[in-house]
Amino acid sequence: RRAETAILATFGQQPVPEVAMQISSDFDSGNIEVLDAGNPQRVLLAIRPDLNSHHFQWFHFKVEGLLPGQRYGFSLSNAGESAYNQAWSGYHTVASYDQRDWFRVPSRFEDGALQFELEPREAQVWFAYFEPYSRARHDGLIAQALERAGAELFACGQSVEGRAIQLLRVSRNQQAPRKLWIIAQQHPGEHMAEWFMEGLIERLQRDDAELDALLQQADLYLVPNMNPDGAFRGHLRTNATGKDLNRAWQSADARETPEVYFVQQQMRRVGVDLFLDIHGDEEIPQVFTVGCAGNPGYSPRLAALEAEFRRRLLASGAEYQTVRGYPLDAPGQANLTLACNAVGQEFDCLSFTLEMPFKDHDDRPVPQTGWNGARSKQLAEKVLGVVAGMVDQLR
Ligand code: GEM
Ligand code: ZN
Repeated sequence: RRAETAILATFGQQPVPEVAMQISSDFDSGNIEVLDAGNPQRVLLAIRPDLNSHHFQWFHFKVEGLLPGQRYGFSLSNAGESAYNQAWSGYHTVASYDQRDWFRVPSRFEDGALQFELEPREAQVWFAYFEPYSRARHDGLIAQALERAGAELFACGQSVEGRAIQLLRVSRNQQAPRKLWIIAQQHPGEHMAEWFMEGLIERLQRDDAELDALLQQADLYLVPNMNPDGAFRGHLRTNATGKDLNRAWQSADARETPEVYFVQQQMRRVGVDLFLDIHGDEEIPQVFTVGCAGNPGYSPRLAALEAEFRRRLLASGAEYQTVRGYPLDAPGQANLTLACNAVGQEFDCLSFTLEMPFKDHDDRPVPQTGWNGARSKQLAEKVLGVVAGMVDQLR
């Protein structure tokens, strides 16, 4: 080994590290394949596709045995073939030494690969597509909601692989006329969605007049994680049968998409007066909402409610904007397999998909972290305030 180091040094290359570098992804939401780790300056990796599907973009792995101060390079060699391969430009990888404090590592999309370098401060580091929301944290969030936010476990569904899908209810007035539904992380790689739910639940713990008024008028129905199998498996977009849950709202069945089937049944039992479906968008570096303009049942009433929600969220000072987003569906042309459209149509209610960025919110960039868990949580607080202000207009 020493001789080898000396020879490499002669040729002007970096010495071979004495400690072997190890890369692992065999843990909750882990996803990476090691193609060639022979050159620590350029470790060749690949993202694994979702099970029973071709989608991929989410990655999450741990690197151990690093020499602090030495320069390491990583190349996600199949990034160019990922589901949203246009999304890598302007994207920077998320990293952490302790799985608590996550920061961005300058990255570039070159030769079809996502490439980044790091001189680590510690011997181990985690890299991910976005600040991960772990299943352990999910379990803690459910406990916190039950013990401190006045929530109850209203019903519990099961994923394809038997993981719990908790439906929480917050109800302080048995006569509350409105039923408000917020669901998150149908797309398992969109971890910002459950960070958003954590923000909502923490806001519910801090009692105040605004919240009290809301809960006199409405019960909240919350699903913090719609797709626990996909999240655990490190998927981008699908459940364990390879189905995109946000394309299953016209065809949900107990075998292939039990996650959607469960929530739809509960919605039909309870009713829905407002629906928010929380997501992340790979490409657009902004927070935005997508309404139901293309639904056959879209009406002036719903258009006015959408406009009012957007106006209030803008005025709240939230990190949010209405300039960039998806193009509007033509009248009557909505894709009713999406949750937002399906629920808005069936229940004739205000219904939005809320999208947060994987990159940054470019109206107020924070290069050190990009968009992250904390910003997702702050957004949720503002959204809850907007909902409180509109609750008596919903019907
Ligand atoms: C979107 S679709 C994904 C859009 N991403 C890019 N980069 N165009 C989502 O996943 O949140 C909503 C949907 O399901 O249609
Ligand atoms: Zn999504």
